Amino acid sequence: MVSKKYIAATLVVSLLVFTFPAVAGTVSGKIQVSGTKLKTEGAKPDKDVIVYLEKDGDAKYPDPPAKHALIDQKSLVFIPHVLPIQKGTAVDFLNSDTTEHNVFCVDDCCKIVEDINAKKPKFLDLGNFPGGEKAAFTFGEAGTGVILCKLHPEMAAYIVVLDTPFFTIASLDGSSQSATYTLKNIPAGDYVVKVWNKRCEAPGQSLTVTKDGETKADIEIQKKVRKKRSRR
Ligand SMILES: [Cu+2]
Repeated sequence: MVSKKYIAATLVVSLLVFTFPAVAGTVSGKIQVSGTKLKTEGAKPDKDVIVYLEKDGDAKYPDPPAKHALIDQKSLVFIPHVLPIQKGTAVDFLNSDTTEHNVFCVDDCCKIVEDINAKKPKFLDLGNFPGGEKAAFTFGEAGTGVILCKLHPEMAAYIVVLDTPFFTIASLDGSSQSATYTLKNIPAGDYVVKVWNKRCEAPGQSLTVTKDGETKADIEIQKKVRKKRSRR
């Protein structure tokens, strides 16, 4: 006969397993630049590589974080230069200088959320604002947005809006032209690992994340192939 204690213990274990499933793994690897050299110094370097996992199929992602991301404007530089966010995340734009700044963007991912399906949508434009002030903008469409300042044409930042919350940003070392990355707490499942860089690209790689497992994926990035624009 099965004891009551055994049944109780089994119930507790089952409850724990279903309530707190240990179903998250890690994906890591090396990123290597191949056939070109990227600039890793200065205010507008090419060193940032975003590594992200997209789910195979149309499974749902968790909701975007309620916490705002931040882009600072300091000494006439947008900091950080490259910011990955999940679609639906709000970004605070802060002016830490004593001079006025402006923030605008004309790329698709910078459409005002209410206007996304409008024929003539409005885009992110925070106008001019003085030092010490900040303004928020929510990014409702995936894509890359070049953030600019009308008052300082030399200023630029890149917002990379992703559908997925599973991303990280790695910083290339100038001399080795390589970096390592780690994505933690990834729910078990099938994914495609992709990268974003200003000047380089790589084909997506399919991989499987297992419960508590470590999946390795090394990535070689090469200069982007420019698509020919059709003349109309
Ligand atoms: Cu400015």
